[in-house]
Amino acid sequence: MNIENFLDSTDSPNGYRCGFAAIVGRPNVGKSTLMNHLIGQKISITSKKAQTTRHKVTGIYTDDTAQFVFVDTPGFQTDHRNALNDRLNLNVTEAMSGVDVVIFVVEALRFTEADRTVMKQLPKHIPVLLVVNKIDKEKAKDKLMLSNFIESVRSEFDFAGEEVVSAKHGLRIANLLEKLKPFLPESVPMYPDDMITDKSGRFLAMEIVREKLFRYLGEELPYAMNVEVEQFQEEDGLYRIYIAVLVDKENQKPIVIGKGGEKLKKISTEARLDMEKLFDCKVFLKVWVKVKSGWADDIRFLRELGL
Ligand SMILES: Nc1nc2c(ncn2[C@@H]2O[C@H](COP(=O)(O)OP(=O)(O)OP(=O)(O)O)[C@@H](O)[C@H]2O)c(=O)[nH]1
Ligand SMILES: [Mg+2]
Repeated sequence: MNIENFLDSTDSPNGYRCGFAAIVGRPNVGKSTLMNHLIGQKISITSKKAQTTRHKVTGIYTDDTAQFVFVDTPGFQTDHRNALNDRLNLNVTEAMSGVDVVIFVVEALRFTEADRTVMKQLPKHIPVLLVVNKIDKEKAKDKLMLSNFIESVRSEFDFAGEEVVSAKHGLRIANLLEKLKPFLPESVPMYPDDMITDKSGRFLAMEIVREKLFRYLGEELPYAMNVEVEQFQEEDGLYRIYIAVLVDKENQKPIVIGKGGEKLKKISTEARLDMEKLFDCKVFLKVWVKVKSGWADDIRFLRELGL
């Protein structure tokens, strides 16, 4: 193919758009919930606890006019420093550098110093859209208060636009997609139209188990753990998945397993059901607990985990 033909073939037919949008913000503002609703499938894990997302997760939404490639990022860490937090923050700043538009998520009527710290990291040369999430909350129903809140956030940064949404209830998600579209360059789609993520089944399975740990264990414990996929096999329409939960200390093991193994059973049953929904396939899942101390401060080990 000569170069002219090649250039012609990459021209976007009828103004089709395709590009990248990074979703950033402090922990717990609802970034992952928002991405799941933007693409219409649950691929990024969510929880009431901050610092749920540890990896960048790409979610793809394709319609007749555009393909949006969203990058969900870990909540930007402003508290204590350790190897894990430094790496998470590096992932966020990296994710912002190569995209067409940045979505800065804040919680309605709640702008904290942690939000301000993330705001200071926002790029100046890439358009940033302010997205005010959780407008379903009772106090956010006061229109005047909400618009005053938006004004005050806007006064601190030169945003390219704004939208209010409730990610959890799927409110104004279509409006947000429309607002984002003009920021995507004209281009043919980069991914097949039925692809919703670039993450592997292994990764998604691991994340689902991590979500259940966040959901069913106490406040501190999930942070002191990680999850490793030991086996992931597809055979005759069945996924056979073996997953190890890594805890820091021997005495954390019984907390995960629970009395008579009940807690671990609940975690693995719920994880299996989510996997079956996502993979649209029967799943055999085995989850067990292993001790591996100090992993959150071990840079080499974090690399092995792909963090
Ligand atoms: N009321 C309300 N709650 C929401 C909304 N969106 C998200 N949440 C809740 O906020 C909590 C955090 O949601 P996540 O999506 O995990 O937040 P995140 O920003 O990805 O958090 P990290 O990954 O830890 O940075 C969960 O309990 C969600 O159910 C919303 O629109 N309204
Ligand atoms: Mg998240």
